[in-house]
Amino acid sequence: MSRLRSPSLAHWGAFTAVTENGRLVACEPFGPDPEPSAMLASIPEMVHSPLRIRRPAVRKGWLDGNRERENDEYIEVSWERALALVADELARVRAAHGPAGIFGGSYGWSSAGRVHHARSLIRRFLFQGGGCVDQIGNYSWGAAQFLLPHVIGGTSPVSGDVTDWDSVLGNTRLIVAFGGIPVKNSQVTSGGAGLHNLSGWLQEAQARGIRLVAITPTRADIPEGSNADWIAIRPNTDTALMLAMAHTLIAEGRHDAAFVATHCTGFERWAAYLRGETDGQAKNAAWAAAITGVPADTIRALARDLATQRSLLTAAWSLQRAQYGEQPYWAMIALAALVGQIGLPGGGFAFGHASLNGVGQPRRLVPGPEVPVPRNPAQLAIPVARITDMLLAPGAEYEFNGEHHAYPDIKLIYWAGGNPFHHHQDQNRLRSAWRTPETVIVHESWWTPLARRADIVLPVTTPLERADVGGSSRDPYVFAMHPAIAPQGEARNDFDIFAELARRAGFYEAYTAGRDIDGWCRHVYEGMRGGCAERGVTLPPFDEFWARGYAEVPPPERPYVLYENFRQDPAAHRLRTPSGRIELYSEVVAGFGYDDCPGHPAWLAPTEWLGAPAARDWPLHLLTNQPRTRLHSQLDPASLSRAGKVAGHEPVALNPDDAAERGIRAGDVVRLYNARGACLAGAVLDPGLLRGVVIMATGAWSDPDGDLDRHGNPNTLTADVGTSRLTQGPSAQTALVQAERYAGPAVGHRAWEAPVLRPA
Ligand SMILES: Nc1nc2c(c(=O)[nH]1)N[C@H]1C(S)=C(S)[C@@H](COP(=O)(O)OP(=O)(O)OC[C@H]3O[C@@H](n4cnc5c(=O)[nH]c(N)nc54)[C@H](O)[C@@H]3O)O[C@H]1N2
Ligand SMILES: Nc1nc2c(c(=O)[nH]1)N[C@H]1C(S)=C(S)[C@@H](COP(=O)(O)OP(=O)(O)OC[C@H]3O[C@@H](n4cnc5c(=O)[nH]c(N)nc54)[C@H](O)[C@@H]3O)O[C@H]1N2
Ligand SMILES: [Mo]
Repeated sequence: MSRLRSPSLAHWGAFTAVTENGRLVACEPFGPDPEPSAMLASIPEMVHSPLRIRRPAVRKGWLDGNRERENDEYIEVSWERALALVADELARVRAAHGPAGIFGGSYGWSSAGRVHHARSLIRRFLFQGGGCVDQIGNYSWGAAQFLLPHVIGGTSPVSGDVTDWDSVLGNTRLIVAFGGIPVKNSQVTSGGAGLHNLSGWLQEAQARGIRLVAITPTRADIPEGSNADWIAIRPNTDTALMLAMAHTLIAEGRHDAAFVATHCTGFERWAAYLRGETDGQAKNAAWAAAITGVPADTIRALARDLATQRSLLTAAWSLQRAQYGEQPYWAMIALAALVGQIGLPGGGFAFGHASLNGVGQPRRLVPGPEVPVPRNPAQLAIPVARITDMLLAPGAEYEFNGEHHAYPDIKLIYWAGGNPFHHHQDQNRLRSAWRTPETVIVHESWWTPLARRADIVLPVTTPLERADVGGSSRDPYVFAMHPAIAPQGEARNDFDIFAELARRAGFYEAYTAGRDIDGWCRHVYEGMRGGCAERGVTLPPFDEFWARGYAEVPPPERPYVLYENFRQDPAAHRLRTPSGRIELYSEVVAGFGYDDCPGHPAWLAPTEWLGAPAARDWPLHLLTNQPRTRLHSQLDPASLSRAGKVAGHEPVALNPDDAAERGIRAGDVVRLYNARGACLAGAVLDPGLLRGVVIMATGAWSDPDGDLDRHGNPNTLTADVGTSRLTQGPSAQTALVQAERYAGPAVGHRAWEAPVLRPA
C-alpha cells in the first residue's frame, strides 16, 4: 500500500493531505493551528463523491433550442466536442453582440489556491478575449464597499487592517459587538487560514476582565463559555440604537467635542437631525426603545459606558447586508467619532471581528499571492447583486453611487467558481430570469444547483488534484499546495481549459504569459516574496518554500492601531474624503439626492421588519446567517453538513413560544413561506432567540418543486432589492416570513443527485 502525505489548503484551513493508493483518506490539520475547523473532514468525501462531474456534458434541451434549464438530462461528450461548442458559442455571441452580450462576472469564492482561483482566471480569459459584463462589489460587504469611501475615505476597517488583538487586549475595557461574536464564522477566510485563534483571544479578553456586550437577536452569537452581556435587539434596527446612543452623549455633554472639531465634518447638521430639528422627532433613547425593543435605560447606560472607559465598537458584516445597510455602518462610525477614541490603542471602531478568520490578527501589511487580472476593455459591469434585474430587464436604467446606467442584454453566461443558485436572493425570481440567455456555460467539480442549470458543463479538478499556492492577507502564512491525487474522471484545471480556449481564439501567449502551472506557482510566490522584501520581510526562495510546505511572515514589532496617524496629525494624514476628515454629513452623498441614503446616518424603516405593516401578514423576521458546517453551499452533501440537518431538511431556529403558537415541535418539518416562495426546514427550538425572529443558515442545495424548495435554501424567501441606490448591495437580511407545521406527505429532497446522463 502506498501512503503519501502532502501539504494543502482550503478556505477553512491548512492541512496535510493523506492518500492511500491514490485516494485521499484524511486531512490532518496544520500543526501550529490552535483550533482547526471540523470542515477539513468533509474534503475526502467531497473529492471522491458520486456527485463529481466525470465528463464534459451538454444539456439535452439546449441542443433543441429550449431554455427551460431545470431537471433536464445531459449528454456526455468528449472534451474535443465540448471545447469546440464553447469556442464557437463565444465567437458567435462576440461577433453578433460584442462584449455586452457576455456575462462573465462569475461571482463566488472559488478555491483558496490563488493560481487556480477560478473567478480570477475566467475574468482574465474574458477580458483578454475582448471583455464582458463584469460584476463589481461583493455579497459580503457590498454596502460598506461603496459607502465607506464617502465617510472615511476607504474600506480598511472592513477589508484591511483593523486595530489588532494585541492592542485590544492591552488597552480595551469594553467591547460592544453588534451582531455578537459568532466564532463559527471565523473558521474561514478567503485564501485560507493557517491559524484559528479567535477563541484564544476571547478567552484572554475575559481573563483580563474586558467586558463584552453582544447586541444581537440571538444568544447563539455569544462565544461559548463567555460571560458577555446580551442585549437582544430586533433585526435591522441597530441604527436606531446607535443614533440614540449618539443623542444621549450629546444631550449629556459627554461627546468628545474636541475630537469632533479637529477630525470630523458635518457634526452640526447630524446633531440637528438627532435633536429632531429637521423632522420633529428627537432620536432619544425612548424613541429607539420602541423601535429596537431595547429598554431606554439600557441604551443610555451603554452610551455612558462607551465614553467613560477605553471602548471598541465592532459590527458584523451582516448588519449592512440588509435594506439601508449603509445606515448602521455610518451610524457606528459617527458614534465612535463622538466617543472620540478613534486612533487610540484598543479604541474606536472596526467591522467583522467574527465575520472572517484573522480580523485583528497581528500581522504585517504584506501582499498575498495573486494571479493578475487585467482591465476589462469593455468597461461594462453591474453591481454584483443586480444580476436578476439585469437578466429580466435589459435596457432598464438604474442608479449606482451617483451614476446612471442601463442594463446590458445578456446572450451568454459563463460562470466558474461561484453558485448563484445558492447565493442570490429571491431564487424563484432568478429561476425565471435564468431562462433569458441563449447559452449558459459552467465549470464545476460537482453537480451543484448551478451546474444542473447549465447548457455546457465542464468538469474541473479540485485543489487536491493540482499544484497551487494559497494564502490570505489576513493570515501570517503562505502555503504550498501539492497535487495529492490524480484528476478524477476527465476533470481538467480551469487554467488549462481557458488556455486551450485562448489558443483557439488566438491569445494563448497572452493568457498563459508563457508560463505553465509550475511557472505560475513560482511567479505568484515570487510576487509576494518581492512585496515582502520591499517591506523588510524575508521569505525563503521558492524551492525551499515548496519543499517545506509553507512560509511564515513574522509578526509586527508593535501592535497596529487603526487611524493612529490620522488622530495624531489630521492635516498631515488626511483621509481620502473631500474634507480629509470623517464625514458625519457628506455633501457628496447628500448631493446624489437619494431618499434611500441621505447625507448623514439616519433611521430609515425597512420595507420588511417587525415594525412594518407587512409584519401583520408575515410576522417573523428571517435571518439567514453563515453555516457552521460548511462554506456557503460548498460541502453541503458531506457528512458534517448532513449531520446538522433536521428531519432531512436545513434547520430553522424558532423561539419556543413562536413555535408553540403554531403547533410546531422540535424536529417537525416546517414550511416557511412568504409572497416570494416557500421552503421546507427542520424545526429547532431555541429559547435564546428573540421572539419574532427565525434563523436559517444559507447554503443548502435547493431542490425546487414549483415555488417550494424541498430542501431548505432560505434564499427562496429573501428579498432581491438593492441596499440603496448608493451601493446596490444585497439585502439578504431583510425578509419577513410566516411558518407553519408542514402537514403534507413526507417529502425527501433530491438536491444531492446528479442529473440523468446519457452517452453521446
Ligand atoms: N440569504 C443569504 N444569501 C447570501 C448570504 C447571506 O448572508 N444570506 N451571504 C452571501 C455571501 S456573504 C457570499 S460571499 C455568497 C457566497 O456565494 P458563493 O461564493 O457563490 O458560494 P459557494 O458555495 O462558496 O460557491 C462557490 C462554488 O465554486 C465552486 N468552486 C470551488 N473551487 C472551484 C474551482 O477551482 N473551480 C471552479 N470552476 N469552481 C470551483 C464550488 O464547488 C462552489 O460551487 O453568498 C451570499 N448569499
Ligand atoms: N462557517 C462559515 N463561516 C463563514 C462563512 C461560511 O459560509 N461558513 N462565510 C463567510 C463569508 S463569505 C462572510 S461574508 C462572513 C459573513 O459574516 P457575517 O455577515 O458577520 O455573518 P452572519 O452569520 O451572516 O451574521 C452574523 C450574525 O449577525 C446577526 N445579525 C443578523 N442581522 C442582524 C441585525 O440586523 N442586527 C444585529 N445586531 N445582528 C444581526 C445574526 O444573528 C448572525 O448570526 O462569514 C464568513 N464565515
Ligand atoms: Mo461573503
